[in-house]
Amino acid sequence: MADGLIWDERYECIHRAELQQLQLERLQATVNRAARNVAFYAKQFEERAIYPEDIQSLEDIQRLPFTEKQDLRDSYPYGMFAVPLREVVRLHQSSGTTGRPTVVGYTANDLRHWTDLVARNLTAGGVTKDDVVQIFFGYGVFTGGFGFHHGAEAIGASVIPVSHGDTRRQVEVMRDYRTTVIIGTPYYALRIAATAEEMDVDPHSLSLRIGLFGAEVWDESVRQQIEDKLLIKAFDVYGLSEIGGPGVSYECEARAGLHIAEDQYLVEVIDPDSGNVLPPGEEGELVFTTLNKEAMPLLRYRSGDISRLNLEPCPCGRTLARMSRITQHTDDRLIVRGTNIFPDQVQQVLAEIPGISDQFQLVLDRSSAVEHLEAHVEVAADSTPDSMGDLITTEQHIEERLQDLLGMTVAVKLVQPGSLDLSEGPTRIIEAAPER
Ligand code: DLL
Repeated sequence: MADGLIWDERYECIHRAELQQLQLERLQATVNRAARNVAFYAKQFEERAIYPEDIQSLEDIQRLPFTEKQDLRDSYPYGMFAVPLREVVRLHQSSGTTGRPTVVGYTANDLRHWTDLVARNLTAGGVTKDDVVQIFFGYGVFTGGFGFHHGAEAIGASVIPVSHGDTRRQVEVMRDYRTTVIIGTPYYALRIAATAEEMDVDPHSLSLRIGLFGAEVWDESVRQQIEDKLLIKAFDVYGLSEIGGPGVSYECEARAGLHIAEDQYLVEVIDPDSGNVLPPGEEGELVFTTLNKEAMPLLRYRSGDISRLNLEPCPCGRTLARMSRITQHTDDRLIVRGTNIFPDQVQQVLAEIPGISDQFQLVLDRSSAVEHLEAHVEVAADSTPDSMGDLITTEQHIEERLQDLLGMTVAVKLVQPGSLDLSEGPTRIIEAAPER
């Protein structure tokens, strides 16, 4: 029997047969709306002779082509909308690294559903109306701040919209307002923990109990560090702006995979190379179809995120499928002078070198004939380099290690702790010049 509360048992504990019926009805309605109201889909369907009536079962979705991030960029800003702009009450934007951003619109109903999904997410982590919730995701076009804000208000918690930045202030707020729940990116939580230590704020003197973290890749060792340093229980939360921001999937008290809001999103796992759908349990790219979105329905949207699905019953009582934590993206790869580079490889090198943190950004400049790649790496908050010479030696050391591993030159620049902007998660790769 489950210990924790469930926000919406009707959907979170739904029978699979009933869920599939609901998904089919919603899928048919979504395909109809998309074909009728979104020029992009109307054209695609016409070219491929696809008719909404072709969708008679959930498997029939495989007849539809994928939607790619580039399709959204090409439709910038409003080309994917299925409703007139006057029905759109909110606009958000994805944290792209290059080119045009992707814009997402929400009707009032879309916002209501989104709020509800985030309320489910918070409840699954054990957050209640008695909590004081400090949100340090950025408030703005990024979906993290506002998404969690409305969800936390909906469950009746006291919400502090601190937003990102001013780390000392975050610690003061945490202490003075007796914050019980923190929500933001996992690596920023670690930075807050380090700052609390510098400020001699003992975590035992704080009231923290829960943290929800996401928007970037993190793993069990980062979870452990956050939990040990801040004395909280940490939960993984996942989402992507194109599909709906946070609330797409979330860990429950079992913390063994993230429950997907399958009543709102149909998820498939595909082989990223062939595009073939894979059976549950196999690792591949997550592909999402919105089932209830009015402003911007998306069909078979390729997330670029690698995961696998688990349909086994969960001890928490929720029946919604669980996805494994994201460890990799298909589009994380940076191709520089013909060489594939994965940020994970850089992370591995940095982990072996004393005196630096694991906060880094890769900055690629394609403006000249020879592409130039720089790694900006934050010095560890507790490191005290003796001299400029020490810094240069460390930079050279990292450069050598990267050269060995990647077979190419990467210029390394050490920067002050806390100076990189990692507020929106997946910003490991920055393109210094427009896309070619
Ligand atoms: O990051 C939405 C979000 C806000 C999720 C707050 C969670 C919490 P985007 O800026 O569009 O939206 O970035 C989406 O971030 O495709 C993943 O690659 C990555 N991502 C999001 N959550 C996780 C996570 C928001 N828990 C992209 N683990 C997604 C790993 C994540 N990667």
